[in-house]
Amino acid sequence: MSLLMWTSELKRARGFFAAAAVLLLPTIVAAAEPLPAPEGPVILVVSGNIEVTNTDGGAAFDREMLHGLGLTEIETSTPWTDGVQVFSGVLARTVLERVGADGAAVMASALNDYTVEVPMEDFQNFDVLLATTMGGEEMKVSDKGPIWIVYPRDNHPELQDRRLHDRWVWQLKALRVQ
Ligand SMILES: Nc1nc2c(c(=O)[nH]1)N[C@H]1C(S)=C(S)[C@@H](COP(=O)(O)O)O[C@H]1N2
Ligand SMILES: [Mo]
Repeated sequence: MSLLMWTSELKRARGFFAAAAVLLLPTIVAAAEPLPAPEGPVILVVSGNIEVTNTDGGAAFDREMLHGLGLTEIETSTPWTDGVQVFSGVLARTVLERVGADGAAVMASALNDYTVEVPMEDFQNFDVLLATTMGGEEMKVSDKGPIWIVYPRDNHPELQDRRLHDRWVWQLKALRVQ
């Protein structure tokens, strides 16, 4: 191997290591704290391509753990409720960040095993809520609870689209990152 070739190999290798370091950086930053075990009834399990788990099945959350990530309110009308409602819950993005999720989409499934694919961009582009209360009241299973995926529909005309209705999963029980 000539010296010239060797130098260009070396440069390429250095470029590779620099790129690898940049790629690894978000992983290191995202290496979140361990998640404590849930103490109350589990209302959400996040699984799939995540870094932080607290059970064999993934990251299990009871209501308190979920709320502990920070509550956000959104006011919006929905095609399934009357007038403008105040919802509160945790941003989907916050939950996914907490477990170190890495993927292009999330399979969201409900208690009745209804399952739909939600693109990760939805959570990045919009303040999508994993809502647990509506009008200040905890949502019961009979009332789209314990968790309803609520989009800030009134704030974004592009969300006022029937083609997105299948992503408003109610009685949500699990998110699988893929
Ligand atoms: N838990 C649960 N959420 C769900 C569904 C479901 O079957 N179960 N259907 C979805 C689909 S495909 C659509 S279009 C809307 C259906 O709302 P509708 O029953 O009022 O038409 O809710 C979405 N959320
Ligand atoms: Mo649908």
